[in-house]
Amino acid sequence: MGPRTIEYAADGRMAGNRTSEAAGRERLPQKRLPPGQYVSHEWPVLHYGPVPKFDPDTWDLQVFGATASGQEHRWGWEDFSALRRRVLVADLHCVTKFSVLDNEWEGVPASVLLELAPPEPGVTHVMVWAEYGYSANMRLSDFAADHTLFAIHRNGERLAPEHGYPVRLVVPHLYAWKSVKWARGVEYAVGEPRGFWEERGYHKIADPWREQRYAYQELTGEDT
Ligand SMILES: Nc1nc2c(c(=O)[nH]1)N[C@H]1C(S)=C(S)[C@@H](COP(=O)(O)O)O[C@H]1N2
Ligand SMILES: [Mo]
Repeated sequence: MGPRTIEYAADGRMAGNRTSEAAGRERLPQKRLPPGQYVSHEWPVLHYGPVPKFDPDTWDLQVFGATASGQEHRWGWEDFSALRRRVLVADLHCVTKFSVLDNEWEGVPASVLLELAPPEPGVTHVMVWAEYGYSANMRLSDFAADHTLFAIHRNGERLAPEHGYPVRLVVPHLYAWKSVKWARGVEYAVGEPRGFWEERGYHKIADPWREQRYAYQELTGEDT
């Protein structure tokens, strides 16, 4: 079966697909799945807005904001796709509660961009930007983590357009809304901005193991 699209609820909450949620539900040993998650054997398609067209002649990825050099860094498609890559296997946990296990991602580690375009000392957060203005904020430490990468392939194949072609961020240790599809920019933030879902009631950190789903949980003071 091909990818399934899950629509957003009218109230702006991310809405799971109940039918397939029930059908695909399976429990794994507790350590493998974060609390409240179930395994999906398909790879659902979930996003807000349309799927953008890719034009390799005009596509670029920009690193901007508080860079150490004070300059913006920019890679066109040819240069970006020539950067050092790595392969890693990781699970994807969506806050609507499905998890897709054992994805083999291939792409450019975020740490490569941090090396080539370092932030100013003192930068603690980044905002990752996508086509059509989608964004997600995260701590610099989450962006810099070993397994955060800008994926170009999954399971040996180019990403499908609806899964973020040509480049999506993958931050496997955070809820999947931080894994920005159609990534186009990294902004080294001054202060702590909130991205698209973080402005709409979702958690600024979003650690699935701590079940940091909603912004109101930030008020309990757990900030790490
Ligand atoms: N640009 C963009 N990236 C996005 C989204 C989006 O709406 N726009 N949705 C996020 C959410 S909520 C999830 S769960 C994952 C889903 O990725 P998938 O469609 O490849 O399963 O993409 C994330 N990345
Ligand atoms: Mo999601």
